Amino acid sequence: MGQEANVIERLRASIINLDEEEAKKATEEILSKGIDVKIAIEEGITKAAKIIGDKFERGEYFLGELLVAADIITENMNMMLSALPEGVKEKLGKVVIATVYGDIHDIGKNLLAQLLKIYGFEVYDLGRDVPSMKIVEKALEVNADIIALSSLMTTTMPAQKEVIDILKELKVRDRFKVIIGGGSTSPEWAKEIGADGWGETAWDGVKLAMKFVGKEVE
Ligand code: B12
Repeated sequence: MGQEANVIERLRASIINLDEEEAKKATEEILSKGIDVKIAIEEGITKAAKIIGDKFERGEYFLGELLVAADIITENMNMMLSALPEGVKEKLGKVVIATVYGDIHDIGKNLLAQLLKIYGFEVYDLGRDVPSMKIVEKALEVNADIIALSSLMTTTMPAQKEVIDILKELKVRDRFKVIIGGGSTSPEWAKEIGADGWGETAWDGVKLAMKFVGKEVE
């Protein structure tokens, strides 16, 4: 366990220091040792991303550093994702997923989309910066069970509410379960806007989705 924590810490530190080579080496080691990918992503990558965001906020990092970090985060996330098992054949339900309008952060959303596929959901990934109406239209078109909305900025959280408001206006709110997440959101926000669930991590998102189609996951 000590060794595992060590290499995950190395991954986290190298991402924070924008050391692409070292990060890649740490991820390779994590994968070759068969360390739990979920723990590696949350403790290594997501935590590093938060610290980088804090540095940006404090003026220690600028947009250039944020862009380099995004590349390193994406590369290592993709390496981790390729180590996860293939999607199962059973189709549990349909999920329309998007990063909301005005927001281009899509790394967490991509992670959730990938995990949902692995767990057997049919996933319609609309991408990032997606207008609320487009999300609703797609959900209606494919008769989705779940709508999953990601927002990483305080300025784009209202777009999550907008999607729910449109569903209400069209009198189709109860046809879908709406789950929300992303750095700027909280359980209180989910309650306030009338979402059906909030998840801190992408794995929480999968748990919620499974629950809504009547399956439990450990
Ligand atoms: C990388 C990054 C970028 C990259 C994004 C690249 C990309 N393709 O996504 C780039 C450089 C492009 C970028 C741009 C900007 N960024 Co930026 N960025 C980040 C950073 C450092 C990391 C985000 C990340 O990828 N994390 C890793 C992933 C895995 O984590 P995650 O997305 O949070 O997802 C996890 C959970 O939230 C959850 N989750 C996510 N979505 C969902 C959805 C559901 C349904 C569920 C259940 C769960 C869930 O699952 C994941 C964990 O398992 C954050 C810092 C932070 N604290 O988040 C700032 C941050 C989000 N950015 C910020 C800002 C200000 C910007 C810019 C405005 C900067 C600028 N001046 O231009 C622009 C925004 C442009 C726009 N219109 O969107 C601020 C937002 C501040 C605020 N209060 O809203 C942050 C918080 C940094 C900061 N502290 O100041 N950014």
